Amino acid sequence: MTDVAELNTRFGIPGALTFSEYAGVGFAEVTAAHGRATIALQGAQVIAWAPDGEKPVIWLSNDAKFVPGKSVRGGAPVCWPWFGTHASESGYPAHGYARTVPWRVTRAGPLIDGRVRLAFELIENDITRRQWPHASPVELHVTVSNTLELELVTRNAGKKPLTLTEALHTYFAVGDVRKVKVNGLDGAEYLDKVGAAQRRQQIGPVLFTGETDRVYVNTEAECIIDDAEWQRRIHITKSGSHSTVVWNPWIDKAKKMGDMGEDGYLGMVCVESANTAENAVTLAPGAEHRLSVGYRVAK
Ligand code: TA6
Repeated sequence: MTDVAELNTRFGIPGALTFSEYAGVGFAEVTAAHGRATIALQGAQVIAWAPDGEKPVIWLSNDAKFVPGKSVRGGAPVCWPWFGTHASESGYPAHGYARTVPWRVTRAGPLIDGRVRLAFELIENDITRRQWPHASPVELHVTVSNTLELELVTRNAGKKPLTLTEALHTYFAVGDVRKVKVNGLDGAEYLDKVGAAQRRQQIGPVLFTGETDRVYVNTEAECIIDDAEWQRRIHITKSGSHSTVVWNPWIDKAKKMGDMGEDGYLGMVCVESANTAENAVTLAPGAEHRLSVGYRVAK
């Protein structure tokens, strides 16, 4: 159970940062200079962010449910310490356990330029230790203003090299995905996961005319979501990430998922900054890895 009273005492900033609880899940409400965000303490998952005066940039399903231990449809889920299905254990959670366990707030406060930064640390338990028997503390740093910065920091505190895959699996809100172009991946090789998995090369912008599930590899490129309907562009810059995943479930898969909301697939696109497939990360003992992203909106 989250002790929001203690969090507000320790980290609360009147008018800028308050903690609340709903159905057993704690939330941080951030009001920074030029932007606002909401972060669920379960998974340290940003579930809302918008620059002042802007429509929401992070998409959250109208049917999203906040149930302790269950993943939430939308926001910026942290996929860690594996992306996708576990390599050998089919019973382990897809996309790792990070998004379904509590994280503790370790630091929070305003920066001199009016941004508000919070640091979260994953709280391990018997299940996580069984699924991932490695000493690898992980933090997420969230910095809110009219931009959103996320940094996922993994440290190998063990004595052996450690290999992991990861993603910031961010859902972006768009006016109509059928009119969206994702630029920045032209020429990149990708694993097409729709139908029989196969490798292809991207030509031009990514367009959406059906279920789209692509893992672009060996790319550090900035991506731009060109949203014609809402006449805005979302810029996604990254460092420490060599894979980019682009996903929209489209009609049939969205219906099967059951938590996308009525026609929810039309209003979202995932552009995920990741390290997966041949871009898995190997950390030497004592080494640290940072996957960082920055989101901003331009007209
Ligand atoms: O990142 C794309 C993807 O791997 C898709 O294959 C789909 O499974 C999506 O993630 C959502 O996964 P989730 O476990 O959140 O339902």
